[in-house]
Amino acid sequence: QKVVLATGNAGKVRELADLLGNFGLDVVAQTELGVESAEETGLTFIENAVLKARHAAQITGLPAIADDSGLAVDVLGGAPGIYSARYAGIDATDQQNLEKLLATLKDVPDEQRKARFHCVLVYMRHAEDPTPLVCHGSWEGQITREAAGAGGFGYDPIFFVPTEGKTAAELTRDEKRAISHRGQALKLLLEAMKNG
Ligand code: ITT
Repeated sequence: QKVVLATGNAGKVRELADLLGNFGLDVVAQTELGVESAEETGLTFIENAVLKARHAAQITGLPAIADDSGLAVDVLGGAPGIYSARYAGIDATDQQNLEKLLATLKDVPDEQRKARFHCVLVYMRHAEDPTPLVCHGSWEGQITREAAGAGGFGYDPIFFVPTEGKTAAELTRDEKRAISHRGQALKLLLEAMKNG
C-alpha cells in the first residue's frame, strides 16, 4: 500500500519512514512527489495535521499520513506550541528558533524550565475521509541553558530528558523513538491502522 508522508521536514521523515515501511507501507515523502506544504491555519495540532494530510491526499490521490508537533513550555503558558516552527519568524531555521527560546528563558530558574513535546499523527485514507485516525503522544523534559548533542532535529539540543540524563539530541534515533512524543504517537497509529 502506497502512502504519502505529508511533511516537508526531513527530521520527521527520518523518524517515521522506516517503521512505517516495516509495517508494510510503501512510504513516499510529499517532497518526492512535488507536493508543496499546506498552509497551517489551524489552532490545534489536530487541525493542522488533518489539513496537511488532506492537502497531500487531495493532490496525490494517495492515502496520507501527517505529523503536527511542537514544544510547549510551562512558564510561557504552553508557547511556542503550534507555532514552534515559526517561533523566530515565518522562515526561521531550527537554530534560530532554539536560540530565541534560550534567550527568552535566560532569566528563568532551573525549576521553572519544564516543557513537553507534543506530536499528533493523522492517517487519512483519502482526502474526504470523514474518520481519519488521530493519535497523540507527548514527552516531558526541561529546557537546558545551552545546546548539546548533534542528533535529532529542531529543539532536540535544548530538550533535556530527565529519565536519560541527556538532551534529546544526545540520544540515538532508536533511543529517541522508544520514548519520544513521535515514537508514542507512531506506536498508537500503527495499532489503529492494524485494526482497520
Ligand atoms: P511539516 O509541517 O512540513 O511537517 P514543520 O517543521 O513545519 O514540517 P510543524 O509545523 O509540525 O512541522 O512544526 C514542528 C515544530 O516543532 C518544528 O519547529 C520542529 O523543529 C519542532 N519539533 C517537532 N518535533 C520535534 C522533535 O522530535 N524534536 C525537536 N523539535 C521538534
